[in-house]
Amino acid sequence: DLSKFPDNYVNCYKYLYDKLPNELKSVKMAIVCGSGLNNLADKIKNTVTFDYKDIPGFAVSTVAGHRGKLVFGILANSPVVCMVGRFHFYEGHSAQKVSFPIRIFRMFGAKVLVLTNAAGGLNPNYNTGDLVIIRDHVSFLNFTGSNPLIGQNESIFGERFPPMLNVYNHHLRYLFTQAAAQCNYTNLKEGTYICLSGPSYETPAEARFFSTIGDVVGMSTAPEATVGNHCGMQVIGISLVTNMVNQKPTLSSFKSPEEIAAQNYEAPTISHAEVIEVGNQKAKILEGIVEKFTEILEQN
Ligand code: CYT
Repeated sequence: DLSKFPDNYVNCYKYLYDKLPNELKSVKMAIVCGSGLNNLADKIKNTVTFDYKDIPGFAVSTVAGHRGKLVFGILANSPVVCMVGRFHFYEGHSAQKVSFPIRIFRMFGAKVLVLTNAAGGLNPNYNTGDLVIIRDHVSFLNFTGSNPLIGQNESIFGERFPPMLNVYNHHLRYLFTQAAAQCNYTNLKEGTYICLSGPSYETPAEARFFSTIGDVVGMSTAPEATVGNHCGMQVIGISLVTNMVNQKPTLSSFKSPEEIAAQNYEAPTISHAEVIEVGNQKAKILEGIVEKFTEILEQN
């Protein structure tokens, strides 16, 4: 009964619903593609595609490496919806705006939410290119006044004070490990995701702090996971480690340029181009595992 939903959600839902063929008017799963991981959408068949700029209530994603398209279609015999390009808090969108699409996907019937992202590795056992199943998160957005659920509670979606004890569904994580094994992927890790607002990357001191509370760090995913959990979705999050985060202390003032030069000190760098590059290289693997995961889910 659409009359129970707030107008902005109804407008968006109807806009999409009216343009979809019957077999896509309800979906099983929603997928969000992270930086450099847009090719995930390429395995989807019989697609109907919308530009974000045309969808009522959607923001427009502005980051290089994030196309702005919503793709409905069939993946491994399942009707799915996929965000090719997501919204980030650092673009200036509120946490509510960033996670708006998640509730739309729930209205379309999606029970499973697959969130992917490009993240920095903190855990010394990780390597660039590893896939990490998110077991839990620490969201700096959620405890600095940018929890996406702040504001009047929309009780049609969920309760005022939602528990966050099982955000990243254990059974889905288990099925994902099976999917990865069937794809012969052997570098699968599991860890805690630290969410920052960005857009600046971490300082070394921040990175050392984060490494005491988590395994990967990034600028997304937690808002969508929070909202997905609130409206009763089963969430799975996967990070692709695009770079290992520098945790070495910053140079001391007590050393002269000559002493520094004698150490062969090389200033660490990180670039968005590097993040996208690794994403593009590894997208194929993640693509295959997500497709296999969808197939396994269908049988379970
Ligand atoms: N890398 C990344 N921090 C990083 O170092 N992809 C996100 C955040």
